[in-house]
Amino acid sequence: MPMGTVPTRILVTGALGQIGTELVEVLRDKYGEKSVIATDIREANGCTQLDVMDAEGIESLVQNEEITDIYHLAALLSATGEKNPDLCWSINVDGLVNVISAAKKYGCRLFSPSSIAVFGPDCPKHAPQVTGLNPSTVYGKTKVVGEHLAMSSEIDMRGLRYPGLISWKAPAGGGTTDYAVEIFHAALYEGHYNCFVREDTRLPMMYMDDAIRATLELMEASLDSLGTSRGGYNIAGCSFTVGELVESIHRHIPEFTCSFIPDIRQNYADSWPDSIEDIVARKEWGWMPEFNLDRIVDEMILNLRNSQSSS
Ligand code: NAD
Ligand code: AKB
Repeated sequence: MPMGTVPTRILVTGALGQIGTELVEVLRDKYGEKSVIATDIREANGCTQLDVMDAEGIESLVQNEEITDIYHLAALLSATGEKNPDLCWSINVDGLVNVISAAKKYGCRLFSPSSIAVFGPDCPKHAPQVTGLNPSTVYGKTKVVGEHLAMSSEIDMRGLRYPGLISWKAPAGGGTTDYAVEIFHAALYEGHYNCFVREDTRLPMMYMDDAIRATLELMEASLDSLGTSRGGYNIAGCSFTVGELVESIHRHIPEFTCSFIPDIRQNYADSWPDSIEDIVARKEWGWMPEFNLDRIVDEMILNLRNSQSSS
């Protein structure tokens, strides 16, 4: 490390969730085990208990651990959030305000994810970076507020509009796009899946490896290269219907069957775009996805099979 450089010390909130489980591993590989303080409201080994509603608790942890960078992942996702809209607002907005306040006081950089849920039914089906943000879900509204705070809070705060994320190390955490994770477990262990959205539902999706890489690349970019989309860059992975996902799974498990029994989550899915236009992220910090649908399916099935046979 060059003389005079402050060592990177990282705080991760919501670290036990779908993204945190993988991001903490990668950050610890990069910056060292002891430089990454994983926290969550839930208890687990290797994780400090921290509720993001506890403003004083956040501040003292940031101060005592000499934190330089915060990855703020604690939130309620769309399906859980729409069932508890007041709680969703408190955790996603008030919790974020608490984290921003600590970041401002101690000069930390902050990563706080946005979502494709910022878009509403009036958005073009191929969502541009800049368009009206009129989400119909409370969850989406909290993400729009988060993007505004990123640009108005006078700290180095950055965000990505993650698509639905597909991964195998931790379960999906109560979102609308959870079907694209659950379907793999059902295909491998039950042979059948009752899908809660229609077969023709098309949404933007991304493999977790791409999402983690995007997060690190955005945080490594120089602040000068980032423009007015800094609070929530569109990033595209791939886009497919559930029918196309089932077809791709059939390449590995031909006997797998899927039924379609739409519930309220269909409404949230229908209010979101089909695909994402990510030219600004490509231009400003070099974003490029690597995983298409078939590659995601190959990796998910291989990794889930391997993890089951080694357990
Ligand atoms: P998740 O639900 O899997 O994990 C969230 C974690 O936050 C959980 O471990 C939970 O225990 C914790 N948490 C909840 N309330 C808390 C509180 N009050 N204090 C501290 N911790 C608390 O979510 P995720 O998928 O890992 O998502 C992380 C972030 O990324 C969220 O902001 C989410 O909106 C965003 N995002 C995720 C996706 C996706 O598909 N996973 C897509 C778009 C955006
Ligand atoms: C959800 O479905 O709520 C999340 C998201 C797209 O923000 N996966």
